Amino acid sequence: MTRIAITREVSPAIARCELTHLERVAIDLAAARAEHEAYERCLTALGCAVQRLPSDPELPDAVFVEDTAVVFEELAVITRPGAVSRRAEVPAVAEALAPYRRTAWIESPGTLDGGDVLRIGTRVLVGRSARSNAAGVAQLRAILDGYGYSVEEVGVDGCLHLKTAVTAVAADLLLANRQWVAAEALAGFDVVDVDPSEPFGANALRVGDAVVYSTAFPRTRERLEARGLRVEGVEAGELAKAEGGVTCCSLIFDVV
Ligand code: CIR
Repeated sequence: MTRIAITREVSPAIARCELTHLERVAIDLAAARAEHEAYERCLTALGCAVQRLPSDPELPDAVFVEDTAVVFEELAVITRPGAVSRRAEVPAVAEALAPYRRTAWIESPGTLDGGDVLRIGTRVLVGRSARSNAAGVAQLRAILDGYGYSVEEVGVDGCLHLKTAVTAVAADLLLANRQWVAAEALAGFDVVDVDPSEPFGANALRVGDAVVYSTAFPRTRERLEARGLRVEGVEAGELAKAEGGVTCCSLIFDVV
């Protein structure tokens, strides 16, 4: 088995990224690239074969590959991002996935950002955010019909994507900021709450038994470690200024 991680180099136009909940502040391209390269090295150390796509000066947000596809064992769903400026990111990612998975596409009028899709076993929670609309969720449900998944719509309020508010840190354990996600979504799950001083701390990337996690959230990290999780810290502060977290920067899947 090979574990692939698709990434994309930080665009020289990252300063023109989409922003929804954050004020625009200067992003240091060299620092962002250095952080991103360290993130890729972390993924490599965790056993991933990193396939990095080239950046594009016309695609400021292309580093956030998570939003352009959702990869399941059976197929890859190629999204139609909610931000118009991001739609041209999709073809290169679809092309990169084509050797590994059959592809199915979200089409107009549907919109879906991969950052809104949280898979926990056979449950697929989809955030109804400013980026993912009802048609996008319905199309995802239709695409997955027959594969044994349940697709559940989840209310998201106050943050960009569902996975800004909640991620899975183990098979049966979530990390969440309950301020931003509807309570029903978490019902029945064991949940680690972010430290109240670290509202953006709910975005963690599970790779095998490890959790890749921003060093910006030490208090929440302690909570994760107290639950016995192995946490690999990465610097992620520059891309956080572009409203991206650790899940956003890769698409990870297994190839047998
Ligand atoms: C955007 O607003 O689309 C980007 N600046 C950030 C996307 C982050 N992606 C993610 O959370 N999955």
